[in-house]
Amino acid sequence: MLSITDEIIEMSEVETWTLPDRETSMPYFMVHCLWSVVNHSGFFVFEKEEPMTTSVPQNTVREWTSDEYAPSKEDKFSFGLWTVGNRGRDPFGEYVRPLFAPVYIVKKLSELGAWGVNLHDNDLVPFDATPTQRDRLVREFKQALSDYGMVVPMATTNLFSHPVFKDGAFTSNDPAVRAFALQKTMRAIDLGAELGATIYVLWGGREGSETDAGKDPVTAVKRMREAIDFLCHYVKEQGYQMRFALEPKPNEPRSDLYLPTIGHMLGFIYTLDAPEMVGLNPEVAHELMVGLNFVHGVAQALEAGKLFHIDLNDQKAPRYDQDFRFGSENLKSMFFLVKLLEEKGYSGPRHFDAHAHRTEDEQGVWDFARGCMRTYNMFKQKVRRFHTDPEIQALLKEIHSGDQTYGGLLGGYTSERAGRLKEATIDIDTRAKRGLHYEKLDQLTIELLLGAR
Ligand code: GLT
Ligand code: MN
Ligand code: MN
Repeated sequence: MLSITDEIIEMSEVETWTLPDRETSMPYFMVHCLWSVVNHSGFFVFEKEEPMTTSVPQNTVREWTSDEYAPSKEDKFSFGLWTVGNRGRDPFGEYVRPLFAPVYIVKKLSELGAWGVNLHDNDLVPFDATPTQRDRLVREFKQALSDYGMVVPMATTNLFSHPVFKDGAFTSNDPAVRAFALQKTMRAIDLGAELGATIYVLWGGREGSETDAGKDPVTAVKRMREAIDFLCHYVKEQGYQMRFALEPKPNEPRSDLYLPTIGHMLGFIYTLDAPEMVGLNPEVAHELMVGLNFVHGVAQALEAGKLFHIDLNDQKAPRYDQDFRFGSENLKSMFFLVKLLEEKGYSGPRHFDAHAHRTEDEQGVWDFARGCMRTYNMFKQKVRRFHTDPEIQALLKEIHSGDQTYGGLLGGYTSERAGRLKEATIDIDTRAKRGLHYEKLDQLTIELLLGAR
């Protein structure tokens, strides 16, 4: 008898005629239906065989979860359905991996120690699903969440796959497209609320241009504001406990995207009707694509109380968005990132917006997911070591000391302080000659990271 596993793989292999993303593909929907029929109906004669069962031997699974870096629910690790569900298609090549049903992803992530799973509307409910189909898919997904003890901390909308969004959604010149984008997002917000999400990500996938000839960039910002204000009012009126996290990206899939970096987004947030409801979802790769220091950007968002969510991954310098396994490229910066998040008490999800290399099969996907989480925990352990290393701490104490003579004249303006400061004779020569020992501290950090101390 043909197994369901075969069926799904076979169907996904004929997807070449579909739109370029899995979310809008008809066979994807058929797989969903087939999946649910087989799992939940008594009428079919198929054996109730679980699709995509892992080939990982049980003892290996145990090995993964038996040491101090093994992820647990308390770590608040989450993955998008689209991350481990990424099938490896790129502009030059077709899918290399089979389709995983959402409930299967929930099960696998839970087994690996993840806490949450995030989704775009169309990761779960296909673009053209009927209300009945939608309700069934959502019901089955909720059942899986409860069966495997998983939560949905964040939800978002796919405003980039369908051709209607080829010139953007909220910033499109066409009012009908802007109206459809708002309608789709309100429905997706309802879905997110139903699944318990309290963070709603807005990534302007195609909010940009190839040329500034046809789209006014000032109007684009105004349209973004109008849309986000509209959605904030909608969320308030529904009484949802939900905040928005805006995700900047400099380019890709458009030549240039509006509001391209953490800094641009932060400035924009304070022009909104309800800035308290809106924060950021910065992504490692997106800032590295333009050569920025991600840790500094995140620090600024944190300091402003605007780090609502974070997309962890990695990236090799400025180039296309690589979404590599967390910590697989920039060891030192990712250590400082984890240090920042842990020291400053970031309490939100540690979300991995990354995917396995195209070279991988299913096993490689789970290796990838496990790797993201373990690397975060290894960095966390290194942060603890940094805090307890006597040499590092002594050096830090010295570095942070400085000449306290004029400390009393700092810390905010008073006219008295201004007057005294203007008169003071500050010994700048001694200060200028002082070595700061950052070389030594940096080397000690490297030694710690490389396991030499
Ligand atoms: C897409 C994008 C990500 C966004 C996701 C949310 S979708 O994978 O590359 O950076 O976080 O829409
Ligand atoms: Mn990315
Ligand atoms: Mn992202």
